[in-house]
Amino acid sequence: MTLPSFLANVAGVPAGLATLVEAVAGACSAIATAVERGVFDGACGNAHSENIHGEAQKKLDVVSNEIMISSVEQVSCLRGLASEELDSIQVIQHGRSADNPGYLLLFDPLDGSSNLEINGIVGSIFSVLAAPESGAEIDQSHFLQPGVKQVCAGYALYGATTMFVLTTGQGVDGFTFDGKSGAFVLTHPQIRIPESTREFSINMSNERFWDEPVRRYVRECVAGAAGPRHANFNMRWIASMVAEVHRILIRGGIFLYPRDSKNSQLAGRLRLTYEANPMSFIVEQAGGMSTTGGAPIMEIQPDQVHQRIPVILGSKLEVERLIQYHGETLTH
Ligand code: AFP
Repeated sequence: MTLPSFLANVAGVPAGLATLVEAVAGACSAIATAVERGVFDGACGNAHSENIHGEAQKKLDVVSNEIMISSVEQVSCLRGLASEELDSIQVIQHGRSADNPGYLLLFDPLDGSSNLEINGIVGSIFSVLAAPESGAEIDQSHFLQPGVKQVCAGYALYGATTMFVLTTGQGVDGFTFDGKSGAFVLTHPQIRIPESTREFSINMSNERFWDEPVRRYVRECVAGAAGPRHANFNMRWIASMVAEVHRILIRGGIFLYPRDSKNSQLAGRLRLTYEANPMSFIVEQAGGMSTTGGAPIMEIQPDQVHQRIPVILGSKLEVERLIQYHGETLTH
C-alpha cells in the first residue's frame, strides 16, 4: 500500500491534510536525493551563514529548507509555516475553504546535519497544527499551540533506506521509499515501542553538567548488573534525533537530551515546536512516553516558536523511572 492510498483508505484523514502530508513526503524524497547528490552538486560544507539559534548552517540545511517550502507552499489548505532555518514564521496566502480552516506546518528540514560530512544518518521532522477557525490573519501566536493539539506529525530518515514515519493520531506507520516505483510503500504498520529497554541514548560528554536525577539514572545504567538496576545496559549516540527515535521505535530504548548547566540560560538543546513535539506525538502514539522530567512535553505551552526544551522520551517504564527520580528531587 502506498502513502496516498493509506491516507485515503486507512487513516481516513481529510483530503486537505492528505494533500499536505503527500507534499511533505514528496519534499522528503527530494531532500533524500539532494543529500545523496550533495557531493556532486557542490552542496556539501557550510553555507557560511547562521540560523536564528546562532548555529552554522550547512548548505544542505538551506537547500532542504528551500525544497520543503517550495513543495508545500502551493497546497491550498496550508495557511502558514515555521522552520528551524527561518527566523520568523511565513504566512501562506491562500483562501481558506468555508468548511476547513486549514493547517500550519512546522519543520526541521534537515536534522542531524553535523553528520553530513561523515555520511551519517540525517532526517527531516514535521508537525501539523490546525489553523485558527476564525480565519484570522495568521501570526506567530497561532503556532504557539501545545503538542497535544497536533493533528499530524512525522519524520523522514535518510539512511540505508529512506523512510517516512507518520502519525495522524491513530498509531504510527512507517513507509519505505521504493526507488523502482518512486513511491513510499507501507512496510512498518502500527509500530509499537517495547515498554522496557536496556539501551539508553545520551551525549555522555555533558555528564558533569546534568541535574542529579539524570546523573543518577545514567550512573545506575552504567553500574550494570552489580548496580541497583541488576542489569547490564547498552548505550547508543548517533547525534541525530531522527535516528535515535527511529531505533527506539524499532527496538525500544530511551533518549535523553536534558537541560544542562553548561548552557544554563538555555532550557535544553532541542526545540519544542518542530523537534520535541512531533517526536513526542510519534513516541506516545507508539506506546512510549515523553517528558521534560517535570511535565509531559506535549502539555507545555510554547511561548515562542524556537524555544528549547529538555527531552526524555522512549520506552514507558524507563521514562516513568526518570519522572520518579525528578519527583524525588523535588520532594527532598
Ligand atoms: P544538528 O542538526 O546541528 O546536527 O543537531 C542535531 C541535534 O539537534 C539532534 O538531532 C541530536 O540528537 C543532537 O542535536 C546532537 O547533539 P550533540 O551535538 O550534542 O551530540
